[in-house]
Amino acid sequence: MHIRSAEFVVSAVDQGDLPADGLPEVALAGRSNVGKSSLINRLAQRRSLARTSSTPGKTQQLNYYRIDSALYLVDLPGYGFVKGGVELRLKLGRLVQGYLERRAELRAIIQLIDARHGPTDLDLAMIDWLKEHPKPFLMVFTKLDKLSRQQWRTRLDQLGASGVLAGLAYLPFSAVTGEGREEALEWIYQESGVSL
Ligand SMILES: Nc1nc2c(ncn2[C@@H]2O[C@H](COP(=O)(O)OP(=O)(O)OP(=O)(O)O)[C@@H](O)[C@H]2O)c(=O)[nH]1
Ligand SMILES: [Mg+2]
Repeated sequence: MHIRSAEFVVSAVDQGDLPADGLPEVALAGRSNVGKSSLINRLAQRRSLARTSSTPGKTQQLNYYRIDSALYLVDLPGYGFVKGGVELRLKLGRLVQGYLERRAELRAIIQLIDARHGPTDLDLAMIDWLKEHPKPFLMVFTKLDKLSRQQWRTRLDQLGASGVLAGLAYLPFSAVTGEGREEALEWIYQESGVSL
């Protein structure tokens, strides 16, 4: 699937910064360093559309990327490293929590999990939160290139046995090889209600 245009639009630090044009939005959630920004770059086939870093906690705002003038991908701050007080459930931050709960344009959420270790306790808390909320979500297992096929099969068996994946949509993905890109894009377009 070819993306004709992908552009950075705004780095939102509060509600007032969010776009008002009504385009559908799909948000990317996951702990710091899991590969949210890298996934955006791979989907758009752009090397440095979204800033990536080996230093966790790089993305601290809601970063909006407009895809094909049809929808926004919203890169959320990675949890686990967000500065914030104890009142912030899931350590997401007030802006992110309010966004996830109330943003009308938000159609779906992609929850990223490291294929090697995840889900962590915070990932599990986030998955529980997503299950309780009405918007559709997809779990994307990132950095698949760091596992052999056999290691991934073993991981899937473990996840299946633990019941974490029961009834949930998931997709293996690698920003390095591009595995899972087509499927992720199809899911995003479908949930956004944008025709291909
Ligand atoms: N091998 C491999 N490395 C990856 C993959 N995705 C991301 N990385 C690396 O993981 C590190 C973190 O990636 P980012 O995309 O910046 O992670 P992030 O989730 O946006 O992190 P924050 O913005 O801090 O929340 C970088 O060094 C990436 O190059 C992948 O699929 N495979
Ligand atoms: Mg990032």
